[in-house]
Amino acid sequence: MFKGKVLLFSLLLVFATSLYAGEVDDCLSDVSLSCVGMRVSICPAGDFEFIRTGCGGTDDHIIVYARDSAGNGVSGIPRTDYWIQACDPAEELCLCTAPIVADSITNDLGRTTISGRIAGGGCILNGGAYIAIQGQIVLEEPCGSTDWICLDIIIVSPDLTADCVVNLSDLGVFGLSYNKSYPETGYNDCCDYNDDTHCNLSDFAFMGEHYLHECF
Ligand SMILES: [Ca+2]
Ligand SMILES: [Ca+2]
Repeated sequence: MFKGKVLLFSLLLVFATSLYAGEVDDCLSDVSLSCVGMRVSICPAGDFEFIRTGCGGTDDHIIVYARDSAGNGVSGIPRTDYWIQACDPAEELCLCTAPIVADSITNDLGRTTISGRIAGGGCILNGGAYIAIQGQIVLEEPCGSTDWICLDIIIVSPDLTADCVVNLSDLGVFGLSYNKSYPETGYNDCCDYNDDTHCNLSDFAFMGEHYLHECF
């Protein structure tokens, strides 16, 4: 009798672990932004703008809730188990290894924030960005939907060609937009690194600061 109960309990445990196993559910998990109007300048060397100043504040961030298929928080997810990428393939970023790092491991609610820098290049102006947790791209509700949650975030980089290095090819692209302002013909919003809708000497200074930077 006692043995039978132990066996049943073990079976239940195996069942429960195989069902949940702390595995991230793409739909019940959630990602959002702490603020509106986020615009972040990034460099393959991971040494450009912090997400925490992305909306003009000092504590702006991406909020992550990692949940399993039962809706419980998945705790202890390592800080490097995240990925960010453009929702629109035409705006695909070039990303280094561990391009975003969470501020902490997830807590008991599966919650963490991301407020650091992004290591990569490219430009997202219109389509927004998705977040993946342990390889699972977080989806819109209701479950069964295959739509990614696309965070309303603009990403720009001196790596304009999105090949993870800032070099002469990028200067070539930058030159086409130089001394132009929104909404002038030829103005490229991807070349504006200080968020003033002008592509001028201030932005060129950033090109210089990050010249020849690449992924570590
Ligand atoms: Ca480049
Ligand atoms: Ca500018």
